[in-house]
Amino acid sequence: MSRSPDQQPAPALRYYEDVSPGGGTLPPRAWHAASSAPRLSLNGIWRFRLAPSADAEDDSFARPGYDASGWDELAVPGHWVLQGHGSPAYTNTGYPFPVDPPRTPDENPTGDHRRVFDLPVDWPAAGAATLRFEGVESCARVWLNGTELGTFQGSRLPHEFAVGHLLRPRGNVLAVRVHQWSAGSYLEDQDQWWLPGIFRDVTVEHRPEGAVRDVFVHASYDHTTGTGTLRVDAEPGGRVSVPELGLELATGERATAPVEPWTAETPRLYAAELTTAGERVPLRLGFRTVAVEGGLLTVNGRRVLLRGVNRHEFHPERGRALDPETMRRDVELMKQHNINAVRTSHYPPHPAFLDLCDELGLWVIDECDLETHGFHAVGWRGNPVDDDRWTPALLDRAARMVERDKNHPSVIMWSLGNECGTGRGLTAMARWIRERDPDRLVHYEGDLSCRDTDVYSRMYAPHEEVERIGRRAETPLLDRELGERRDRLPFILCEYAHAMGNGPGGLTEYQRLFETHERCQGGFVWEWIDHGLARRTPDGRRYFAYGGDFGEELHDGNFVCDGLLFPDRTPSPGLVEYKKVIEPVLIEGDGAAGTARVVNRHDFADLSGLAFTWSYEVDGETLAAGEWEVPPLSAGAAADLKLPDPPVTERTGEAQWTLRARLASDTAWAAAGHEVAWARLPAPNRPPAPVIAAAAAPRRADGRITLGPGAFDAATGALTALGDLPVTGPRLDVWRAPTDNDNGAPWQPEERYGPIWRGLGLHRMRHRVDAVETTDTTLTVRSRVAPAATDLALAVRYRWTATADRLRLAVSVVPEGDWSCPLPRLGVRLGVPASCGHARWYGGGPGEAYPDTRAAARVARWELSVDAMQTPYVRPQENGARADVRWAELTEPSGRGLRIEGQPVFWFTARRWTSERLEAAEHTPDLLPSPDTVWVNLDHGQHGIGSQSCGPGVLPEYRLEAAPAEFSFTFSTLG
Ligand code: IPT
Repeated sequence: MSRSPDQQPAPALRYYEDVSPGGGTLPPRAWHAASSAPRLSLNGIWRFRLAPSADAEDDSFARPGYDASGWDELAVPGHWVLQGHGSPAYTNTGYPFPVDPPRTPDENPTGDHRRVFDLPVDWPAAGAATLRFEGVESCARVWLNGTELGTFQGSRLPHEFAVGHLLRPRGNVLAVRVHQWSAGSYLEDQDQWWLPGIFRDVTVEHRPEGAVRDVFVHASYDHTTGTGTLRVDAEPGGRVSVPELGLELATGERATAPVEPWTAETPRLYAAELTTAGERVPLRLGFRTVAVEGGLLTVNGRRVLLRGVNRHEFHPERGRALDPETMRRDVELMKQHNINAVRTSHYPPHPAFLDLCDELGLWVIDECDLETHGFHAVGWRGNPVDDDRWTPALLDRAARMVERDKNHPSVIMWSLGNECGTGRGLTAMARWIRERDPDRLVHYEGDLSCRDTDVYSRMYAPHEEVERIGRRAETPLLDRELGERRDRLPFILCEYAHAMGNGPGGLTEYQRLFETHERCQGGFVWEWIDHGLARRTPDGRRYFAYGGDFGEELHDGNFVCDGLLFPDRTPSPGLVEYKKVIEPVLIEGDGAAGTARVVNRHDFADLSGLAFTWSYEVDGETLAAGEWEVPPLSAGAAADLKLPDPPVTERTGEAQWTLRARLASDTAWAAAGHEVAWARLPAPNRPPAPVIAAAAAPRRADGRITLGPGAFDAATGALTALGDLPVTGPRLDVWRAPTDNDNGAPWQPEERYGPIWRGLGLHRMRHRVDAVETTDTTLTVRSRVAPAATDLALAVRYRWTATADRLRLAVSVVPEGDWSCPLPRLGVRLGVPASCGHARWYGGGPGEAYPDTRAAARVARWELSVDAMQTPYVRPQENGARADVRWAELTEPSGRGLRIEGQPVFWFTARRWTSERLEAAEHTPDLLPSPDTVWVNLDHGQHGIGSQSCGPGVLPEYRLEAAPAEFSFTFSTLG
């Protein structure tokens, strides 16, 4: 659009609206955790004041004599909005200000930070020094001792100033003005909280004469000869020693030696040291070679399979200001859950995180701090990545990432950024990166043509499309040349399996595709952790907040809570499922024949690090167990093995083998005994001899019918008591509190069943009783269950029979009318006394499972309190079902309670609130336990979960179609 003639000329841009990356900083360089040169951390308590806008001309606070003693205190690193100044805000893709690049809104919270510091007494008197910021969001202007050093943008990237000439032994005054919004904000539209502040370390580093200006380690591995080649380029030059390899060489010189290669499975690092005239810098060398060969992504000559996650930096109290323990915890948790890769979505992480990836072993896609997603809303008009004025800023970002992180063996790909559309600026970045570091691959997802990339990467592609890509039969590109090029690239899903709320479903089926088609080299689940911010209710109960909870006028609700970890880093059922699906050892077999096959699915490691065990169980009780001899198979190898002879037993019941692979000894990320993989193999059952018990007869008296242990209301046929235990129901239930995946994302083209189910009224079904009939041995209740305003219905027959102490319910359901959608669930719901708060069951557990999220559920005996059976999704929704339950018991502390057996197995859910209450809740404290009832759902079927909150819906095989069904339960009392 052009300006109309009567409009004012554009006002001069302020420095924070400058599309250039800023000025006054030093060229970027590699980061190292340590060096012989002294360093002074300026992390700690600073003085702070907040202004509502950026136009404060007054910079007197930067002067040494200024008295800031009346200001508030603020922890640095930190975000001021998480320390009582202003509020965080969440948007997914929309800019929370008008899109008018590079202009910022008048409301531009600006935090003045001030810190007075002395140098340590042993700080060298002479020599240069730098002042280094590892991350400031989004634009900073910096003064030291009253002298302005410069300004910078690029929030999750390092910026450094030369300050040696300004430092004095005592009373240095560092002043930093931070603007929440800048031109850079247009480049930082990642799906996350907007969290301004100095959120990473601030350090003063002494730079002696002859100190290392920069160093670039090149350490490759030739798998055909087993040799590593090392060359260390440094400025100024110096010497490099690698004692373990007996290597001593000059910088710039090449040396080869037989080495053990670095891989994510075998993260072998060699300690080295670079010595220049003024400094000694410890280096950690990992020899490895990344390539695309024959259309495959290879490391050290082998195809790798990425079992990855997208990791945002997040802590529920500190936002993106992560402490070292949290970073280590993330890597440990990833390793413990069989994850081998991480995409640093969508910005370079704190540099220490990459050290941990080197050390514990993870493949890393290091992504640049770049996303311009919000331009999508304006037809990509003005997209900075396709506007040459912004290219210097893009190149600056690329350089700050590559230069900082170039010495990490874990980093195998550079990613240009996320969701920026397409444009010349991206091409310029890719070109610069290739030139600077030809030894790694370039990744970017947003350009289907892959013109700038070495891998074909997509997000949320449904299974059938991934399958087509695997067969190289995807929809061709219009441009033939680019199309042919893309056809030769390996394929990854940089995001898939959206882990929002309950889910994701369909992981197993993706993994099968990655294992079947060599081109499909795995993917990265979206995402690692829920970004829920910790808060408390007025009465002190902790919960996690999401978009809209801070009064944002524009926000995207709980879309920010879509991780495999809850905000407090408790693994969600989704993570437990992912661990099972990607386990690096496959155990399968024939329990009846007593044979099992073990497949080593590692890409590099053999099985010598694992110890295997077997156990033989009947009805969930272990009768015998022992160590299982499995050869130390090399990567990719398989062996067919015999199982031991099953123990001789008179026990009848359901028999099974459980086979496990555990760590044989302690590793850097888990202790010996940690379980890596497992399998259950059914063994031949010995059915118990049938017990013939006399059938009880229904008796009518005083408006009641009694049948065996059951008491019924004669008018409605409803069960009112089981023995002396009052119960409500059971009666048909098809409703579940819609999950985020049921609800789906608004832009989803497929049918979204959450809204469809509500539209049909499945949450307000009416139960009409048509007949209560008795015969000599049965009580039959006929009912029609239907919502208002439609002729769709479920005809239900409840058929009760009993012996003296057991009451059996057979349910038959026949849909009436044209049900064109699946049902959420199909089963019965009953209420039992709130005192029955303890559950035991034999079936899938210990955690929840749904039809397409049940790989990790193992059949055993489990017990948990009803409270502990709840999965605390940040936005409450259907949760907590246990799969394949043979029997379940709910008891009071006294032992009184009831037992339910299923014919066939059932889905077992127990909670202290109804599905209706669960659905109405917005945060966990909204869930108030009923004082008198535990609600129990016994389901014959559940609809799958899918991943439609961003990805594909439920696969056809996991739909719960409305179809005739029959199922039964036997109830008895306990205690
Ligand atoms: C995709 C984004 O890349 C990611 O940052 C996150 O927002 C994710 O979605 C959903 O949580 S983009 C989406 C529009 C496919």
